[in-house]
Amino acid sequence: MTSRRAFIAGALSAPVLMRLGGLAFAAPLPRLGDLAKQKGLFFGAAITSEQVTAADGYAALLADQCGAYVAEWESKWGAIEWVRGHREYDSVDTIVAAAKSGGKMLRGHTLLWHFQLPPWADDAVLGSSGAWDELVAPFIFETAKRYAGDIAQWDVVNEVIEPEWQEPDGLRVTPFLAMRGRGYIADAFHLAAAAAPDARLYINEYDLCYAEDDQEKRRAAMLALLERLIADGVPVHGLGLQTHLKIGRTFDASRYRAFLDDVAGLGLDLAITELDVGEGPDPKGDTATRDRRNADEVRKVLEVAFEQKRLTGIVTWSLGDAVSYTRVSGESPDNRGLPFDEFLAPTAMHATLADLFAQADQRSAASS
Ligand code: 9MR
Repeated sequence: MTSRRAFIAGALSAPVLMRLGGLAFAAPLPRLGDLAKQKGLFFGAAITSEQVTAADGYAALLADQCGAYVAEWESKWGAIEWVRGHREYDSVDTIVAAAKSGGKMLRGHTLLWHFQLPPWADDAVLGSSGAWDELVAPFIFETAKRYAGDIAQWDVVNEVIEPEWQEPDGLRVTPFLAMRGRGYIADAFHLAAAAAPDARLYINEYDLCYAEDDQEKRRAAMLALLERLIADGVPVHGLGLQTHLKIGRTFDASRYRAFLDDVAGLGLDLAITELDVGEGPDPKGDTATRDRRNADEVRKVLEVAFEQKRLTGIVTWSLGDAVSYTRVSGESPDNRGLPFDEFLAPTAMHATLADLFAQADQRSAASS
């Protein structure tokens, strides 16, 4: 039995410069991937093929800190089938090769999403009869099959709930719903299961953790959908909780806990799949204050998720702020919301995640 101290020491790596009382000294930075793995969990980040193959500090940090990779956009339909009928897998192959040579687990994201569609997949094409069988199903099947045995968890469908559409079951109105009816989600899972029988198949969704009414509706619709799929014998194995946290929202631990209990009670696994913190357009306070606030937000929400025995792991949406979607999209151009800042220095969130993993109960890891 390893002591906690010895175990943390075993997970220490890249020296970083720390300051104490004016003295600078090198102290090793815990590797989040190793800390997670010790508990039967995974920690990783969304990456691109360029990021993992570059000869730079960010690539080294990814290799050092992550035990898992997920392609941020290169395995989406629009990236792979830019030209109709010609599926191009080179950049995903690069990511898979980098993960394998680095001993990293892979999440796949995503086989079916209403966004980042191929440029030729306009309303007329997607609305044509036969679109599912001729266009959508082959993409799902071929992609899942190509990486069978390599990709451990697939986000089979992404963001299929949207209560704002006012559908009685809360499903988002998408071209897939129009072309196939309400069975399209089940069909996507059956295709993925046939193509990659060993992969753990997930539904991935955002806005499931805060107390606000829209998120309560989303939780209710998601739970009902999962219940229906399971009752129908659909091979769904887990729920991906995107967890794009936002400063200033209301969190109610007991409501979130009840939701996760309900999902796990259906026999499903859980993963935190896209963790980051959005500070909003005008974050208050100095850097240390902002980092503390962001880390506290992460702790507050993740402490509840870590209570779940079915939690399999955590992925942050990028590892460092310089390339974060929150910045790149312009939502919050100097956002600090990840374990590393734009200079690759660890933030308070890094220490919080390290602590959460160190305190976590041991998982069997069998289901991840
Ligand atoms: O971060 C991703 C960005 O690079 C892509 O251009 C975009 C469209 O494919 O998708 C972003 O990732 C999204 C993810 O796939 C689903 N959840 C929301 C993410 C954006 O925050």
